[in-house]
Amino acid sequence: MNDSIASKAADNIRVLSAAMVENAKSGHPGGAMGGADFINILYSEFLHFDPDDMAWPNRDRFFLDPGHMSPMLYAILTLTGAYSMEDIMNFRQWKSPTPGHPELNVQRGVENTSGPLGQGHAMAVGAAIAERFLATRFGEWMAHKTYTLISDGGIQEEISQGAGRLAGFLGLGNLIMFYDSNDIQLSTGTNEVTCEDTAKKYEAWGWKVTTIDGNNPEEIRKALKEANEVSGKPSLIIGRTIMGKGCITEEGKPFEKQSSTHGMPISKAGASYSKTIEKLGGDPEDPFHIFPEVKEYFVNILEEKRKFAGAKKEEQKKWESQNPGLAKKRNDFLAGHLPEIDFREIIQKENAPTRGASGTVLGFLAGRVENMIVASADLSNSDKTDGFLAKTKAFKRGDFTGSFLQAGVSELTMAALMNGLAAHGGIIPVCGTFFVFSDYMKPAVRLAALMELPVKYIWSHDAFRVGEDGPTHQPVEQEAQIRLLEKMKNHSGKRCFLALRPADATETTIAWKMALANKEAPTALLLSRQAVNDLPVNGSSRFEDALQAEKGAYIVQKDEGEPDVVLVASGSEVATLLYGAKILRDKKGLKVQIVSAISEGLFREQPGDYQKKVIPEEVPVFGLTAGLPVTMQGLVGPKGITWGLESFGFSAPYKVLDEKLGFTGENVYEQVMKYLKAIKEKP
Ligand SMILES: Cc1ncc(C[n+]2csc(CCOP(=O)(O)OP(=O)(O)O)c2C)c(N)n1
Ligand SMILES: [Mg+2]
Repeated sequence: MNDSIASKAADNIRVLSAAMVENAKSGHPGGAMGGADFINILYSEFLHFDPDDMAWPNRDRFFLDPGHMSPMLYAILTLTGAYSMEDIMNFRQWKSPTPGHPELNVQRGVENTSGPLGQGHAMAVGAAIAERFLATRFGEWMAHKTYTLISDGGIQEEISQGAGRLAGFLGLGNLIMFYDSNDIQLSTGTNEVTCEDTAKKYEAWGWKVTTIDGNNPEEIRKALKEANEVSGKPSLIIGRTIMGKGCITEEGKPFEKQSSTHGMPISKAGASYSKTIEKLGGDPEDPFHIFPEVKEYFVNILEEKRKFAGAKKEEQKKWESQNPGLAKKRNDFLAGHLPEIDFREIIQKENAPTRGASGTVLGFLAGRVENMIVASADLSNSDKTDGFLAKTKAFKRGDFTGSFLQAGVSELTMAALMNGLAAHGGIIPVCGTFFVFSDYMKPAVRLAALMELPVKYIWSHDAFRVGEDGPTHQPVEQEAQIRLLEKMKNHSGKRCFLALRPADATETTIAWKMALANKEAPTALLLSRQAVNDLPVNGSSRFEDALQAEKGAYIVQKDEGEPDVVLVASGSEVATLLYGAKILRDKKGLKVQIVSAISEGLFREQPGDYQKKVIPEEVPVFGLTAGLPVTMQGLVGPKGITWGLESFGFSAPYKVLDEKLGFTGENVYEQVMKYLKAIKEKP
């Protein structure tokens, strides 16, 4: 192999990276210039993809962890033709395809949104699991590798503990990680914050580790070749790289290994931009070019990629003709098609906790929705994902015949893995834990919403009615936090999140129907620990009534004529409102309308007429929520009032807490009477 051309291509990447940042007057050149040699060898000699069909499902994946190294990614993707010079000249500009940190865009070769350090490589672990899951079902002909690049920041992030542990535990031989180890991070040298032996750490987790000169093409090639031959273990290549490789000063002295090149144009950092570009073989006046010999080199490389992909596609055709049933199933998985599911067939136990009802649905879906992978962060018997587990088995080292991931106690890792499963394609990822620990998952939930990935979260133990476990385990502000995402739009202009808090077992069935139908955004199910009474039947069946939850909110019970008061809640508080309404009727003869609002975000998208019918503007509205009152404020409106919880919870049996905190029918009665009286007395 001619390494002068490999080094030339890497220099070209360095020139383009430095120029992109210089041109944008902002960005991160140093890391990109150091990682250029690896990314060039990876893309030119190892990564299988089809330049004419970037979304080819059997392509190798590359997940970038340090999104700030985006210039490196955009530069290599320019050499491979996915970006034009104009694209990279618009680096970091309004609506350009080259945002500061990469944003998921498979057609352009960007497999993941990155920037929050640590999440990118955890997504790669998810993608590697997805690949094993699919290859187990459809055959090794569709096997591919998942590569990822991590930097000092990602190695230090806590999530790397979970990702490293699980990849090692599961023996993901299809996963190859390059660690761009340049001894420098944003504010300091790495030696000012860590003395760990990273190689030993990963070895202890069951990885195969090699340490190389990360700027030496031959060593990179050899390490990648060996990693490709490893089976049963993920590989870590620790590449000792040089931050800002190639940078020189006005006087021509080396200006490498400088943390100042981490996050500003090299000219600002202390290097000479023009001297550096010149030395690297570029034209400082006109740097946005592919060197002629590099262009030629990549013409051949891309031809090879096309040939490889073409041969693989032929193999696929043969397999498809020999296995038409499996081929259809595989296509359905990849297209996100769901099988026909009649949710009416699901028999719920009477007055079940909604987490239990969710477990029943999961048991029904297991074996029917064959590409669902369900995970739990060591709470499967509490969050009731065990309803699914009972019908399948957990992944083990080298055995992906089951559909369940025991993630261990690592909520953020689990959530990021789910993003990787979804980003890979072909999988419906679902994961569960206690709602209070959604706080640990939030960074990955946010990225799922940004990337428009249809991950499903099962968050049980949704309120203070967790009881004796006390305030550490009782979510209060979590619903308000998560519903904030319901108010936000993604870049497709749609609501970026769906949060569903079903009021009884049948509504939980409908919530699952909605979650599966929501293919363009993540969905959360907020589920009760305690039993909740089934809501009354108004129409032909509770199922038919509960279907109205698909509008976000609906009338559960309504007295004849104009209501005196409308009562609104979600989840288990709806049943409490029913008690309160009975007292209001019995004692005062009031006409009451009770509304179950499973999702405010969805409700606000309904036609105005419908919204006004469910929550009329001129009628007093009383809201009840076990969360912060703000959760209900949008629904009850400016004139309405809400009874919520304005403090942390307390350790006590939940029925005692209901009494003490005012979540009883009696207190609903009292608060509503007080409210109506205050309205009447208003001048
Ligand atoms: C979760 C998270 N925390 C903090 C940051 C801000 N940040 C960006 S890069 C970086 C550290 C950079 O060090 P390294 O990963 O070694 O990259 P290099 O400087 O070598 O390019 C930090 C703290 C971030 N992007 N994500
Ligand atoms: Mg670094």
